[in-house]
Amino acid sequence: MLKVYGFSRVNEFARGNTRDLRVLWALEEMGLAYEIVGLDHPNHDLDSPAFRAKNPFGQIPVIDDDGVIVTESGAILLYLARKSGALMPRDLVGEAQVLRWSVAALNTLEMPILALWFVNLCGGKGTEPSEALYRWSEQRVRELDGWLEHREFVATEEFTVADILITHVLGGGTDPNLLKPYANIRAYRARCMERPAWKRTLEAYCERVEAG
Ligand SMILES: N[C@@H](CCC(=O)N[C@@H](CS)C(=O)NCC(=O)O)C(=O)O
Repeated sequence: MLKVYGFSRVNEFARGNTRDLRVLWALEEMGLAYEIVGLDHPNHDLDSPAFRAKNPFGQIPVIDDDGVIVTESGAILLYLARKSGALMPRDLVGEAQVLRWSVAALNTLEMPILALWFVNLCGGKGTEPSEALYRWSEQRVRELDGWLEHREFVATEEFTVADILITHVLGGGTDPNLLKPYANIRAYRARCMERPAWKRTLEAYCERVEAG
């Protein structure tokens, strides 16, 4: 059975936004069977030698698919899409668009957004680096908003793993002011998060994962 390593306990601030949700959402959409291996972050479960052997960075999510270990949320989603034949077209052209937008989510968008979150968290809010990171993030968000103007989903006409990544990258730790002016993005995220698979995923996560 496919195992997903995710949190069983995590600090209140991160709870509901962690990257295991990307994998759990994809699995719900795909209808694949899985079991969750819950890790207690405050208890340092991610630092155990057994877990570090799976992911040297000591981070979730990780999957163990009958001995195939995959780390990195983007790599896991692309692996699961290939395995299930769902959430990614099978033709080269369609697949290229999903790869393109998955990388855009995790690089072009997540890099400035995460850096901004980190600087602000470390007490750097309002500083020059924080302002510069805000402008960099804002530029990327504005450009994405233009792309989404006449599109239902980001990569193809159907919902794909790239939509899970974009939606999640723009959630949680994203400065809420960043998205306010961008109606196309807000409508797009609402559309993705309306999906029953996401609602089931988040509900089960909130029941299972403790704050600590
Ligand atoms: N690039 C990685 C990042 C994974 C990541 O940041 N995981 C966080 C939880 S959302 C984590 O495990 N943090 C615990 C730590 O670094 O100690 C991915 O996309 O999977």
